[in-house]
Amino acid sequence: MTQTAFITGATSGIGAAAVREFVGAGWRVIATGRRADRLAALVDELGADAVHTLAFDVADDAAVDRALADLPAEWRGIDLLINNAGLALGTKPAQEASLTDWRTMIATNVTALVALTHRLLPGLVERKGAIINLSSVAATYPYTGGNVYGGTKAFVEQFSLGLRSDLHGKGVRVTSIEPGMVETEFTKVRNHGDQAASDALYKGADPMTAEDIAETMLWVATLPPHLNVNRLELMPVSQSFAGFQVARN
Ligand code: NDP
Ligand code: 8X3
Repeated sequence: MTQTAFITGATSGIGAAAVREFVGAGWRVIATGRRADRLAALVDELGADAVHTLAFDVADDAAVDRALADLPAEWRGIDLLINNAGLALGTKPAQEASLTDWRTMIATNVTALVALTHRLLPGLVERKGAIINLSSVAATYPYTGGNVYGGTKAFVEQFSLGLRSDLHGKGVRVTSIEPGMVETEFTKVRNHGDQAASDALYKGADPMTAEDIAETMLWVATLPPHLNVNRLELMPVSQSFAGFQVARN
């Protein structure tokens, strides 16, 4: 039977690539994001039988409720939730960072992810479905300027593991995917629309692509039902770890 995935953050980057990947593999996808024009373009590209779109701000509780209430009956059986919508804002150290940016990251990456998961969990349990959450290497490895972004992604990782515990015996799979550098709109958004800053970060770095992560998600989602990938960390070969820093007198 055709499986249905609910993918947040489908208007760009990893989410948009995931929509194409899952539809290409025969899934139906509910694609969501704020930019309705980009969602409409996905329907034009992939067809209304394969893609149903819901335009909402994931951090707006009332908008999420309205969108879910509007789901046609034939799209209500959700087998896979991909909590991908998210963002980093700012690269400054904590003592210089914007509190507004911090609040937006927490509202989007943590509060909204938790709320959507809470809404869809009963159906996922009923269908023995699956959840894939987009964490990050920033969850595990601190770096300067990563402060609240890294904190939100550490939450996503630990929440995913906690869900695994709570869903014990229910047949629901949960995976935290933790990528390093992927070239998307992520860095442009992080730098408040500065395309040059984004280009400079990725230049010559041979970063991962959104398609790399989408293929990984499809692999995770189509493993035999007795297998669960708990956490999966990926980096481009060009990225690795730096050591501790020491301030000297
Ligand atoms: P993009 O900026 O390309 O895509 C982000 C997506 O999130 C967009 O579709 C955007 O849609 C959506 N989004 C952001 N805020 C909201 C909101 N308030 N309501 C609804 N949708 C929202 O970045 P990526 O594809 O790279 O990011 C996807 C996920 O992957 C994020 O969670 C990110 O933290 C994570 N990640 C990214 C890495 C990278 O290096 N790129 C590495 C590790 C993790 P719209 O603006 O239309 O609402
Ligand atoms: C995005 C990866 O290294 O920019 O989550 O934090 S990184």
